[in-house]
Amino acid sequence: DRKDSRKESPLSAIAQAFEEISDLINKGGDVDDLRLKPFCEACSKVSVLFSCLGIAFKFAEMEYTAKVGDLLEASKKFNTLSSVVDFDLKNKTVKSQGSHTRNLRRVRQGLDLIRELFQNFLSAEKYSLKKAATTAYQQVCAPYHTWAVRTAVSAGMCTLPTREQLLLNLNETDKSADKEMRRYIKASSDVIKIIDNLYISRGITLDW
Ligand code: 1PZ
Repeated sequence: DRKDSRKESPLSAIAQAFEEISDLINKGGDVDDLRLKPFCEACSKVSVLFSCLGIAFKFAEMEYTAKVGDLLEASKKFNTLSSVVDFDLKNKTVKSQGSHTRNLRRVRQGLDLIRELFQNFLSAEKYSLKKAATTAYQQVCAPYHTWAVRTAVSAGMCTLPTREQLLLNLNETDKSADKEMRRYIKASSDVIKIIDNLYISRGITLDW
């Protein structure tokens, strides 16, 4: 029935995955760390959004999926996010191309990008998806991307569907999307905060 199909919408699956993670933080006493594997599994769920965005974001999808995949592979060896960062600190590979800690930083940016995008999407201004995504990208990712990447992304933005089409693709109404996006915004903020603290508490800046 309607209720069951709603429960299985891509957005609600994403919201639920991050709520489960943030519950571990808030209820489980895991206040300054997270287990790597469940974190990666929640991050993988975000990938369904890409199929709603069109072919222009194939590259972003591959980028994001590769980095989550690297961390999932690392979860065989590392139990928690902090052990990943500590490993790279010890090896002086925190910012090295392809290191787990660098990939974790990039995945965190992806989560934050979506959070910011949802926030713009829900704002009273009823921005187009293009405007909501462009603003989010400029704020969260663009400062750390090369000129070539920024140019490709801004070309891609012109191919994004309309708000109405996105909602159709996601199997949501305005009202249901509002609810699910808010759930994600709240839960992902907790997760992002934890990740940032892992870096800051070890003297790693967040300007990269
Ligand atoms: C409905 C959602 C619309 C969102 C549209 C936003 C599109 C953002 C496109 C980002 C393209 C990223 C291109 C690749 C950038 C790489 O240079 C960097 C640096 O990698 P490194 O040098 O460390 O190997 N990679 C990243 O920053 C990873 C970024 C992943 C973020 C992807 C989007 C997140 C999820 C969007 C959900 C649909």
